[in-house]
Amino acid sequence: MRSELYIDGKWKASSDGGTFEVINPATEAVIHHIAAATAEDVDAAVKAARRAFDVDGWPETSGAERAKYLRAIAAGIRARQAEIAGLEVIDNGKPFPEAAWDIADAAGCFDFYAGLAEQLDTNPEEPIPLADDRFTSKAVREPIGVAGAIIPWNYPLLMASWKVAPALAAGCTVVLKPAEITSLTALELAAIADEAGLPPGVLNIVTGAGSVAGQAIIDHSQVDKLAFTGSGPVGSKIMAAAARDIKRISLELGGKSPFVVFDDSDIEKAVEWILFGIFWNQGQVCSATSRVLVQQGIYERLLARLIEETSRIRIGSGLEDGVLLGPLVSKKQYEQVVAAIEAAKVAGATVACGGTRPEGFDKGYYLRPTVLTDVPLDSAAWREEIFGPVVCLRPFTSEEEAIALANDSRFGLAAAVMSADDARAERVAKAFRAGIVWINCSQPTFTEAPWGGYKESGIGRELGRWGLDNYLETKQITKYVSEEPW
Ligand code: TXE
Repeated sequence: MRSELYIDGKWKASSDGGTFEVINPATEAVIHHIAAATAEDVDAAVKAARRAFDVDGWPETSGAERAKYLRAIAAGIRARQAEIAGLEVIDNGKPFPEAAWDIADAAGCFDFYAGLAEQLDTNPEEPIPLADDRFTSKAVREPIGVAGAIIPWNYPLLMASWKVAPALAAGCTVVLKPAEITSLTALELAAIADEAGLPPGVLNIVTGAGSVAGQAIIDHSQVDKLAFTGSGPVGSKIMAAAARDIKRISLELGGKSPFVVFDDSDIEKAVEWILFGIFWNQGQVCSATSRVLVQQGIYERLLARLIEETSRIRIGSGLEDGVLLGPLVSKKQYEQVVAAIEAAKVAGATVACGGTRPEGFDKGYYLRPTVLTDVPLDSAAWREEIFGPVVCLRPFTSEEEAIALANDSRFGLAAAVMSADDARAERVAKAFRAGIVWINCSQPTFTEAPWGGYKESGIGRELGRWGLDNYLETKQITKYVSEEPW
């Protein structure tokens, strides 16, 4: 396990020698210590990224050259998939097969953006037809500059990849800060990039507290672009900091996503997707479908099956075979989720199953998967992100009512609908005010498709070609070609 900052191609202790603890959420044991970057360290990382961009020529490399590095990073991740997945499990708590899936996806993300980097070479400029034929004009895409990327703890390596891969593909240089509670795999990414021969300064990884290292990145005048995934309040801080010198921003801030199940749906399939939509990754998923709206005709039967299946979910350490639900990521997150369940009860909700610590677990941030019913529409449990294995279920009668309930939220990240009637499903999908909509499923995520939210769920889109656009400027070049005097 690595413990130092990766700045300008070198491993360094923090400038004041400070470190923070790494805690295994399954055992609560301190398993490691990692350097806590100071503002001075962040400044060194930004200056290295600046030099790599302004002087060393990273933006002038061809897309094909950058693609070689990205593919080498993908191969490096794949070669160590099991080992890195193991680190993710002891750092984040998720079951090993989920971690292995994340690591494969992270490698896939680097490969995907390698392909888009190459495409930048084949379409370097777009001619712009002008009504005035005394001029010709074209649009060219150029990298924004130094990108500051700040990521959360729910998908540590994958979130790093969603930001680093498109940024490097575009020709930007990067300063990445992982979440302080899950930094292990980001440091492995630095090691892999280093082995791939990525030039010094192109990728810098600073571990440390949000209030210190994160704040220093967002306040730094030489950072051109901020890319963030995390909580709404920190998203607001980032937007405010970016306003000072008009930094480009992309924000992904989570949500309270609805899943509308019509009564012509197959109940077994619906239950399967509801479980996947809320209990995967212990419910610590920004797009988790945490508000499930079920049409009256099948509500009772579906609820009964959901309770049965939820109660069967095997809980345990992510390293144990067959475990489907690991511990929550941290004591803070565990306490926050328990408090949300208690507040829901006070507000009048019924705990249909779960809601407590599982028996036989003395240590670890374990919580039984929880189904809440009778959740008042004005309660925090219905309106605010819980970010844990807690789903709220509610009946509805008409399509109009379902759409109104689904859209009655300040968030708009994702939404799902299930129905045997395809026309109805398409209609509802269109009516959802959300950036990601699933029909007859919940959560499948593809590197090729745009990812991001409406309303308070964020600004901008990651993944796909939209993800690359996040790191590119558009320049107009117009030429006077007429022999006539102006
Ligand atoms: O998030 P933070 P937390 C939601 C979820 C969760 C809640 C709190 O509801 O319960 O947020 O989680 C860095 N300047 N999501 O407290 O603080 C921080 O170090 C710059 C949804 O962990 O937003 C970390 O790297 N950076 C979400 C990152 O921000 C700062 C995923 C995210 O941490 C900073 C995670 C500052 N002043 C939580 N303060 C999603 N959208 O998926 C903190 N950070």
